[in-house]
Amino acid sequence: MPTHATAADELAAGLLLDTPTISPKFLYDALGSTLFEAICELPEYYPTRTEAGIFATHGAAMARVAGSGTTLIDLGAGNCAKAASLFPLLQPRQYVAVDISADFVTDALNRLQQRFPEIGMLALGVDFSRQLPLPDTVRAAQRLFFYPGSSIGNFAPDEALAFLQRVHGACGDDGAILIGIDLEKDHAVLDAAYDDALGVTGAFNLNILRHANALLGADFDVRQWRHEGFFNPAMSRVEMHLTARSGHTVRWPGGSRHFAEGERIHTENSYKYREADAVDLLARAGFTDAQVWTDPERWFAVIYARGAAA
Ligand code: AVI
Repeated sequence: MPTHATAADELAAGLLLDTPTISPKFLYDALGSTLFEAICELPEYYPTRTEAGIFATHGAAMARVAGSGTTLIDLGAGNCAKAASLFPLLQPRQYVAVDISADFVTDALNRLQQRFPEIGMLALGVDFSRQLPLPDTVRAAQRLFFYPGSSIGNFAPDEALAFLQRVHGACGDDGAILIGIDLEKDHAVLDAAYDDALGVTGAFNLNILRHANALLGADFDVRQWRHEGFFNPAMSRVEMHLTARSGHTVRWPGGSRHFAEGERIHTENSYKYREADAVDLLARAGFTDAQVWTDPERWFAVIYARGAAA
């Protein structure tokens, strides 16, 4: 897809593929972001609380290896809460909150600046999944890229590698990464995490159709679709799909597609790594000296790795 393509072009092209697809980035309109926050509260969705537990237990050790006075660059900062909870331990000199929505981040940052006046703060509105342009106002020294939440899992492995290579390229001589990566585990745990009893993940997934209606002018009837979320062991990933409950045609300005009963739209992959493979991925991107912290069940890993050998 050319970079100048609009969201509508991208959505229409995806819907016309042999395997109809909607990019997971369209999960996150205002309602989708709120539903994702609700997912993080679900008992079945273990990643958020498991990662928080690892930071609570090992945050001091992470701060020791990272050193104080870093330039903390938070990729996908959102409400900045995860990074802010580590400020007392990490004691960064500058905090750079990067997110697609600069407005959202700016509000959060203004509140944070009052609590931590000694930390220089900067908000950047950038789709960092495609490129990582950092202005001169971002300190070059001691850059620590913070990428929690296992968002890396939403990239295909080759995209994840390319993304990490870009981050590595921006590290400089003394930079590093602190990344959260979800690990492979009991398949029933994974299935439940992405198909919860309350149906919150289902609402999150179905909401992508409302978002597509708004952006593309399509006429998806959400009631005609059913959520599916399950672990695919052959691909080591959780897949989310929307399945047509009955045959019908969806129309949008300039196009249409007939969906047979049971036909699916693929909306998201969430790759799960083995610990050694996660470390290997970082090494292939150029990072060295990886240090891994996990929870007692080894469900999730937080990894610190340097841009250049110490
Ligand atoms: C944002 N991302 C890491 C979540 C995940 O687990 O892949 C998105 C999500 N999809 C369904 N539930 C949560």
